Amino acid sequence: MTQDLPRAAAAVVTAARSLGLELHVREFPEGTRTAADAARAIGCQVDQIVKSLVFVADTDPVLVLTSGGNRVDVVKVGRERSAATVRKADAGEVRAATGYAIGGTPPFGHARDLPVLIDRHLTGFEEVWAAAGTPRHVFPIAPGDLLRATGGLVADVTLVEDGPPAG
Ligand code: 5CA
Repeated sequence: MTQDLPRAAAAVVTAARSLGLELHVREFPEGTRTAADAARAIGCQVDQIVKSLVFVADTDPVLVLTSGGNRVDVVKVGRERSAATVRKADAGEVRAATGYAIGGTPPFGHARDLPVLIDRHLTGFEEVWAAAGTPRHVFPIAPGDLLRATGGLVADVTLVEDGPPAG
């Protein structure tokens, strides 16, 4: 029921509906601001949390949907976007590009039409969870629906963490 939701979350539900998706938003009063917070509240794996991170590629914002346990490799984002420089957007840039604050940024329904890159790791789950506009609202979504709703490109955009030296 969108009328029970704060305006920011209701706007995400409305945006989803216009994309043919009915969201089931859940509120966690203890907060879902970070991927770890969200996984703890929901009771899912941290890698099932969709981090909706804004980067600036040369001068253009790009949204990178990243699995909760992964970190974005800006060099790989630069390759995908044919950009020489990529940096993380600041709080004001996130708000300008998406219409939402950090911690509640949803994966679609943004103020501007953003290119979207999707961490391939997210596609291996039956269900993932993303922010619904506020730091305490989230919704589950099948990765296929996330791809369709965002029009995003599945890519390798994450850092490969250093493992033990090879034999
Ligand atoms: N609600 C959760 C997941 S459902 C969420 O929004 N997680 S998030 O990862 O997409 O958003 C938090 C991220 O925002 C942090 O991982 C961090 O990368 C970024 N962030 C936090 N503070 C700042 C800041 N001051 N400037 C730029 N990025 C920031």
